[in-house]
Parts: sequence; C-alpha cells; structure tokens
Amino acid sequence: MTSQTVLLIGAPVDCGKARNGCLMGPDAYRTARLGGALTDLGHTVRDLGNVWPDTTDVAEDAHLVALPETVGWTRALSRAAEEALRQGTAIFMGGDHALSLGTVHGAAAHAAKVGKPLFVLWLDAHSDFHTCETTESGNLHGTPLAYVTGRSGFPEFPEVPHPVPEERVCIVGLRSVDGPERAALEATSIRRHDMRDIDEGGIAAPLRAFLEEVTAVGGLLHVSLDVDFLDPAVAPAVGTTVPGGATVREAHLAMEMIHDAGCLASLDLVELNPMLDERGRTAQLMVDLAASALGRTVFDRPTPRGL
Ligand code: 5AB
Ligand code: MN
Ligand code: MN
Ligand code: MN
Repeated sequence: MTSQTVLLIGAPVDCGKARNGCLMGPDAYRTARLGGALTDLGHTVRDLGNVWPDTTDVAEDAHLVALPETVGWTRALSRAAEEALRQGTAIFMGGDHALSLGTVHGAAAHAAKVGKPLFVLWLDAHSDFHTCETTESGNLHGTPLAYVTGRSGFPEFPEVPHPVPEERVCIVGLRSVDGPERAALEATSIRRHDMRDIDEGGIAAPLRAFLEEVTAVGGLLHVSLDVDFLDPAVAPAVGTTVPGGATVREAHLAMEMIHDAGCLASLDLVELNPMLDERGRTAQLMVDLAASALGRTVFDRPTPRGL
C-alpha cells in the first residue's frame, strides 16, 4: 500500500440544524484514535487542529437557522480545504453536514487549479439538495449538495466558480428525500442509488461503475460520509436517524473500493453527535470506516475487546 500524507482538519460546525452536539465530533474522532489508526497503516498523519468560522456582516434570516455563522464557516472551510488538498489527502472531522458547503467548494477550487475533474460521492440517507428557498426546516445541513453543484438560491453564500457537474455526482444510501428535493433531483443527471437499489443489487456494482469513471479521466474524488448513511442500529449517534440504512459491511466495502480505486482526495466525516452515542461505538465505526478508505483491509480488522 502506498503511504500518503493525511491531513486531519477539525470542523466543529454545529449550526446546520437545531439540535446541538456535533461540536464535539472532532474530539470524539481524536479520542477514538483516528490519527493513530492511519499512522498504523503507514501514513504520515498531521492533525491541523480545528478551523473556526469567519465573522461576517450577513444578517440573520427569519427562516434559515444560523445563516451568518454558516456563511462564515463556508468561507473559512473553503480556504482550509483548498490548502489541505494541496498537501495531501484531507479528512474533515465534523461537525454537521453544513461543513460540506465549504469543504467541497474548496476541493473544487483545488481541482480547478491542478487541472483535474472533481467527482463527489455522497453517502447519506438524505440528498441534501435543498436551496435556501426550498428548505422547509431552515436547517442548512440539508443544502450542501445543491450549493456545490451550482443551484441558484444561495444569495448570501460565496459564489461557486467551479460547480461540480451533475454527471460527476453520485448519491448512495437514499431513503428520505423531501418533495422539492426530489423534483429538483429528477431534473438533473445526478446518479442516485437508494436503499432499495442496494437491497436488490448490492452496493458494489453502482459504486464500481462510478469509481471507474473517476479513474478513467484521472479525477479527484471527494467523499462525503454522513453518519445517517448507516443503519441507526449500528450508528445511533446522529440526530436525523432513518431506519433501513447501510450495514457495517456495506459501508466498509464502499470504503475498501474507494481505497482500491486510488483516487480519494478528501473525505468528510459528518453528523456525528457524541451526545447521542453509546459508549463511543458510532465514533469508533466512523474511524474504522476512514481507516478502510485509507487502506485497512478486511483481514486487518481487530477483534473488539472490552465492550
Ligand atoms: B443531513 C431534511 N431534508 O431539510 C431537512 O443529515 C433533513 O445532512 C436534512 O443529510 C438532513 O431538514 C440533512 C428533512
Ligand atoms: Mn447529510
Ligand atoms: Mn443525512
Ligand atoms: Mn443529519
């Protein structure tokens, strides 16, 4: 396995929805030894510490939750992501999914600079395809995929000079999509594999097809892994659980295939709420999944002790 430089960036974004707790995500990943797990694989790991949001003069919005703060995070995380991707493989330790407004924005800027196409794999129960105008909850963690693909309806956010083209986006794990998101998605060529597709045909075939497209053109892959992609029975530490999610092995297989494709540029670990966890098991599972994405194989898995 080729040894890589891996940058860990804490993004304690906790304003993308009303329920608090994702603020503690980065330290839960540190406590669960994310850095150590990757060092054990032979990688050079640098924890760059936590990013904090820019201050902005954006006004509060009556409907949108924490709009000024979220814009501030987007600016700061876009810069942090662009800088980290220049140095190696970047892992963003969230924080809620609003952090991807910034990380994908920055990854796209990096990809444009190095002249490679950026692809995005969205592993989530939800499509996160609302705009500021369509969101019913006002929770901006439900919007990042719309923003980074260049949908209009984000007037207060930074311009998106490098929108990710629809044909380079793949969503896997869907089982809760709001009406306006569904209508908007159906008008795009964004690939989406819902849980029924996975039940019927498995996760490997659609993922393999997507990864082959990335590698065929020498693309960079950004993976956004929402805890609620997983079934709540194995990953309870998330505010937006939806029954019927991916199994432990489906998720690991996805990560193992991503590693083998050799195109991973950046990874978001989002929506972990340690307040809702059971003895750290969700944090540990997310760490193990990140290790699979960075080269841990099924044979390397330790037998859990002391649970
Ligand atoms: B997550 C919902 N569509 O807009 C909304 O967890 C849920 O980052 C969004 O995927 C879930 O509030 C956002 C109902
Ligand atoms: Mn999400
Ligand atoms: Mn979700
Ligand atoms: Mn959520």
